[in-house]
Amino acid sequence: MTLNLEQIRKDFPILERETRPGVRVTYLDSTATSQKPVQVIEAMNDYYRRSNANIHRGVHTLAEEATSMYEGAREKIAKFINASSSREVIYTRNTTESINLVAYSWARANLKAGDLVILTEMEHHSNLVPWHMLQAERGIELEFIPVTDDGLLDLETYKSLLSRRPKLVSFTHMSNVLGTINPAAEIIRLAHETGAVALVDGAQSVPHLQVDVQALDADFYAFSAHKMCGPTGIGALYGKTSLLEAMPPFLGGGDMIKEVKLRSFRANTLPHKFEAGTPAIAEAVGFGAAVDYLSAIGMDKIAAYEHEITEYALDRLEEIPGVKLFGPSADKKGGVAAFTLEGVHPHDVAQILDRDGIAVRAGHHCAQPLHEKFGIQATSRASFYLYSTKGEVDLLVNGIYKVKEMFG
Ligand code: 7TS
Repeated sequence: MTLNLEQIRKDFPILERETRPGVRVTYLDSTATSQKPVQVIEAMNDYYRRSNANIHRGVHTLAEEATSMYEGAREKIAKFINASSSREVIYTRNTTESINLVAYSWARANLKAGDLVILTEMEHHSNLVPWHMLQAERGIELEFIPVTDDGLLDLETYKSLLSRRPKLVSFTHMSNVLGTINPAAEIIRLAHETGAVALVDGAQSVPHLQVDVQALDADFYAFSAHKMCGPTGIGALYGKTSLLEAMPPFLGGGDMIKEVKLRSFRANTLPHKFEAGTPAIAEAVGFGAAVDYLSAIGMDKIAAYEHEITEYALDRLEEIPGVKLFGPSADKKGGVAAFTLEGVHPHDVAQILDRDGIAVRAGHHCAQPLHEKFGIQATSRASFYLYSTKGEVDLLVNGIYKVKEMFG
């Protein structure tokens, strides 16, 4: 079940990069964005060199080729998450836009003042702010599933909140700070029992776990290509056909219409109804190549390897006096290790590690309310992906000891 790490690392040219002479990068920031394998870089390069044209508009060879590459990638993505049809996969710019699409289209058509939306305390800002905005505009109500001290969702409180008959439950499948993998199927099942729609923020889960939207019975599922070996600038929203069919368009313009008159329009069919204007075509091709790359390795193998390296990293980090880790034990989380180091600001930790080429992130990681919950402003965060090695974890640990020495 282990990965061929030597081969995998060769696929990612950036891992050879020296950030200063003689200092090779140790990239431990894949939660923010993953690195890209040559297979993805070359697919996009080939597209621009051989096939570039606008899609859905031409009968000429290049236009047909570009259209079939763009739609072919959609098929691959649909299969990757086990959607029942590629019509249920809408291209967006990223997870943030996918969630906003639901907030603008579905929610504005279906929610009125007083309607309850349940979120959680561990959400990324992109699954908080769209709902704050709707609250200000519509007077919807927001409630939050609390996070326990060990970084899990308090499902008992969730169950009691459900008695208030929410219209929507929207939650992250995996936390980008705590790494917690939430019991998505159960959360969705309980939401459905009260008649609520369930939206899942899959920004961190689709890259790292085998996600099956039908098995989960998710109504909407949002994710970004750039966190799963694909390019920036493209993401996806999965939605059940019945919901998407009933929703009004999001942005208006070319491609999303069937017919336009001076004073009216008729919207296109799915999935084009939600894709106004010339889309990110090369990026879609890269997205498809990323899905091919991950599938060829196997998501089960990737998840198993990440579990192994996370367990190792948490064990090693825990040994360091003054390090405090956030989130649950390795068996309940993905490859994220957020920590504080006593007496040193997280930004200083990250800055000193960077001198040795070690890339970790410091800050609130767009989860300010979660940090507030734990009574802190910021954490340092190391995160792992299929190309990360135990040797890199050792470099991180040595680096933290060095920081400790510098700060006495
Ligand atoms: N949801 C979660 C759980 C995330 O981790 C992120 C990005 C997003 C949504 C937004 O994704 P985007 O592609 O639309 O930006 N998380 C991070 C992070 O942890 N550090 O930088 C970005």
